[in-house]
Amino acid sequence: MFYQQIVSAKKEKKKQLAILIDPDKVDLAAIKSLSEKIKQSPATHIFVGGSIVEKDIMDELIMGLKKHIQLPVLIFPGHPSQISHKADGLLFLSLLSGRNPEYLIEHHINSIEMLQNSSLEIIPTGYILIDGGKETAVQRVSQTQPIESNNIDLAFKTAKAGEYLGKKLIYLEAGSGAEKTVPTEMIQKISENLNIPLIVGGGIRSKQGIEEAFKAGADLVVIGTAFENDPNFFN
Ligand code: 1GP
Repeated sequence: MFYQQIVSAKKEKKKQLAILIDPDKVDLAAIKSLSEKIKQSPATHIFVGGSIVEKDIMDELIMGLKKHIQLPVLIFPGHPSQISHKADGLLFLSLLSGRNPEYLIEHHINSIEMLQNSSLEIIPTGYILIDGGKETAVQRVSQTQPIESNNIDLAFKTAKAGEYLGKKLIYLEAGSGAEKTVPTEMIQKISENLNIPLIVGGGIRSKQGIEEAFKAGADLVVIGTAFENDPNFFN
């Protein structure tokens, strides 16, 4: 259902926006005011998760958000320990740009016990890391190399292979807090040749950046750091 909403929005050319909440950076006591800010924003989705999450607050955080906001909450996990049954769905990420079997299949196998009787909507997602100008947490944790930002051909072929493998979404990621966002030419080439929705995130810090990603063909843009640093970012 949540995936179908993303597909329908794409068909109707309605752009979507996710606010990414890193559980380690949230004060649970301030969840109400955070929720108010999200409500005032143009967000259509909330993603929760991160490459490394130390606090064990996924359930509480998601319940807190859902108490105040109607938007779908999707888990964006760096590790199976971040799976929470309180969310609506799970981006079941496979790090297609890397060659580390743990992030291609191992964590997935390890999460099955938690997932098989869950009501979470599981959305197979091809996750592609593009060099964002500095080493990012995804790179460090997964011990994989990103695709060079000028290697549009490799990024495109990786995305298309993901589609043919049955992924339902492709997520082009420059990494949280990236210095350089995913280049617009890369977004364009991939979006023009892909039949599934395209998510773009990492290092987008301005409304102009969001607009550029949309214009290049992103169906859903993810904003993490900019909102984290300034809850009035969308005002
Ligand atoms: C990270 O794409 C997301 O996984 C968001 O990145 O924190 O740089 O907005 P930022």
